[in-house]
This record gives sequence, C-alpha cells and structure tokens, in this order.
Amino acid sequence: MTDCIFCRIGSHDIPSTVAYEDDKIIAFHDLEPQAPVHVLVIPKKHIESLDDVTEEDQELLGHIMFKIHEIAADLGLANGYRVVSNNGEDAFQTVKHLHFHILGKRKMTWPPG
Ligand code: D5M
Repeated sequence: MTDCIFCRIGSHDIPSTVAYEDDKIIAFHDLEPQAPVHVLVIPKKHIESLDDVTEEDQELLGHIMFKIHEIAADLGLANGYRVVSNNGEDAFQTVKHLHFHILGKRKMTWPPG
C-alpha cells in the first residue's frame, strides 16, 4: 500500500534505522522512542491489525514471534524486554499497519497506561 508509512519503510521507500530484515519482515528503530531501546517489528505484507489476520498469515505471525527473541538478543536485551502490539482505537494504535514494539534497557511498570 503506497499510502501506508510502514509499507514504505518495508520497501525502503522511506528510510529507517534497520535492526533486522528478511524477505517477510523488517525491524527498525522507533522515531519516538519510549525506552532506551525501542524497535518496531512489522510484516512487509500490509495487514492493518491483529483483527485483520487470516488463516494464510499464521506462518508469518509465527515467524515474527520467533524472530523477536533473536532481534532482542542482537539489541543486547539480555536483562529482559517488553513486546507490545497496540490494536485499534482503545489501544491507541496510531499506524494502521500491524507492528510489535520491542522496548528495553529500562525497568518497565505494570499495568501499562
Ligand atoms: O505506534 C506507532 C509507532 O510508530 C510510534 O511509536 C511512532 C512510530 N513511527 C511512526 N512513524 C515512524 C517512522 N517513519 N519511523 C519509525 N517509527 C515511526 P502505535 O502502536 O501505532 O501507537
């Protein structure tokens, strides 16, 4: 989708600081970091949110979940990290392309705001 900012990051149409990339996914540093390390992992395929995944996306979702620990290790997050996916209005999803935040290098609190 050409009007989707994350699709454009996935195709390198818009520059980003890439932490990991393969043919299916890309991980890049967030422009508005909420922690000393804040990386977003997205599928290159345009999927608006978890509400929009289909049967055919199961392998892709598994791939994202599997890669997160490798990406976190490469980012030096041996002491722990948080993975967050905001979906829909109540969760304050601002970019309508499925993404998983990896946040680390600070102590987190719970419950989240
Ligand atoms: O989070 C969307 C996140 O996307 C938010 O933390 C800012 C980030 N963002 C938006 N545009 C960019 C670009 N161009 N590069 C890197 N990061 C970006 P949400 O969960 O939708 O609230």
